[in-house]
Amino acid sequence: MNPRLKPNDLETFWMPFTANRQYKKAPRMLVSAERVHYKSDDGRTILDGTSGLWCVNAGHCRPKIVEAIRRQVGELDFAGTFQMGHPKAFEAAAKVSGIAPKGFDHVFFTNSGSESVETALKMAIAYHRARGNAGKTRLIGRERAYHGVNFGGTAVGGIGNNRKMFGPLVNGVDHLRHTHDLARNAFSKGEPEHGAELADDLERLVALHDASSIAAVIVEPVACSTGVLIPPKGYLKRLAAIAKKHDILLIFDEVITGFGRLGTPFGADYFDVSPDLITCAKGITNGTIPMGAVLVKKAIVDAFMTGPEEAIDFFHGYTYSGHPMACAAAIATIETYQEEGLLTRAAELAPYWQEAVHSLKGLPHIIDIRNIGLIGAIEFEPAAGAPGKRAHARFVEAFNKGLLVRATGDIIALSPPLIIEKRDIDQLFGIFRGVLKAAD
Ligand code: PXG
Repeated sequence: MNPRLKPNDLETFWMPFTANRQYKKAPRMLVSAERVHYKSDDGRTILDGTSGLWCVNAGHCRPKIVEAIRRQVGELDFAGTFQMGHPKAFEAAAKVSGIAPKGFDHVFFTNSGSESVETALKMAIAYHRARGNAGKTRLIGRERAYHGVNFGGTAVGGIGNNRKMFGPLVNGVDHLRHTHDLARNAFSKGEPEHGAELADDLERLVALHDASSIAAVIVEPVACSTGVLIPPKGYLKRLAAIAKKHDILLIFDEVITGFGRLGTPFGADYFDVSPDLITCAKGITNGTIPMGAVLVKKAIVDAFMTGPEEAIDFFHGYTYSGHPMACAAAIATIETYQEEGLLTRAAELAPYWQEAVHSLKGLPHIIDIRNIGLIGAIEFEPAAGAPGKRAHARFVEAFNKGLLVRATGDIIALSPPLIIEKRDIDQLFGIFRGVLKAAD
């Protein structure tokens, strides 16, 4: 550990989503970063197999982005966007919309994925109300979904551990079944063959609750946080058709799949599905400054613009919606993505990546390997009586050997920066293969 940090300095920071007591006995500290590598406090170089937390898509400390932020903080540190404005907010919105799927010509800024989700859910309910359908308030999520940690997102989310401590959450929420089906789809390369029919679960919920009560259905195009559940072929198109038939807004939560992760700018492009709202965050600023956004189609915005011109059209927003530094970072980030072709680079690397991920098949305890774009996941058989222990152990061992991976349940997820080179991919799997081979 860094000698500058006394042991009890670790106590005060109550770390998020962390086994605090365990971590603080054997902390892992990152102190600097460049491109696809971190440096740890004991001077080791760590290959970043997770783009930070799925956010540093262009790699770390990119000079153009760093410089834009530096310049901005000295020029205009803060200006609000309630009944006021500053040029970079409008420029950033245009930049984001410029790479968004067709029709997403409006952008509402937030500061995180969680806030984007809350914003989109409220937008959906308010949209129906504005059109005279005040009864359409119900929200449909999906089992195993992750939509951040605020009340709405937790309610539509479907990860038991994230929900069970927090009581009834939000009223009027129901869930589709998840699509994970190892019996039929284990070791699929890319989209699994079986399970499109699971989209019909939305019809089941419509029959139960009636379409007149349902505002929106929210799904992650690829459910990453829960351990990378890739939608079966045809599933998302079928879900979109059912939603449309019942005037239910389809929200794609693209906090991870946005900004090139799948080899297209957004997941909506990859799956050729046009949702009504898209939530994003993370890669919007390459992880540098907190920012999120909801991408909105004109028809939805128009529904809010029917009252008197002097009336506020959407009673929602954050002090830091369109923060100058975040906007400067977003502009420089999107320019970097465009200049370096990063929004489609994962498509070029995907075949190589796929073979590398699946080359781990046969190593101890692996019950599934899956991949899409520049995402990979390895699922282990849980150790008897100790769910999650196996993946956590592999995560710690990999870190000690110079590789950062992400453990969730008994799954290891991989999602390196989109600038990764083939030789780094070889190194990543070389290290991880060694870890898996040595595993008990
Ligand atoms: N929606 C989705 C789909 C996400 O993946 C959020 C919302 C919330 O974003 P914020 O910015 O509020 O954290 C997320 C976040 C992991 C991991 O290791 C995933 C997330 C966050 C931290 C870790 O899988 N996803």
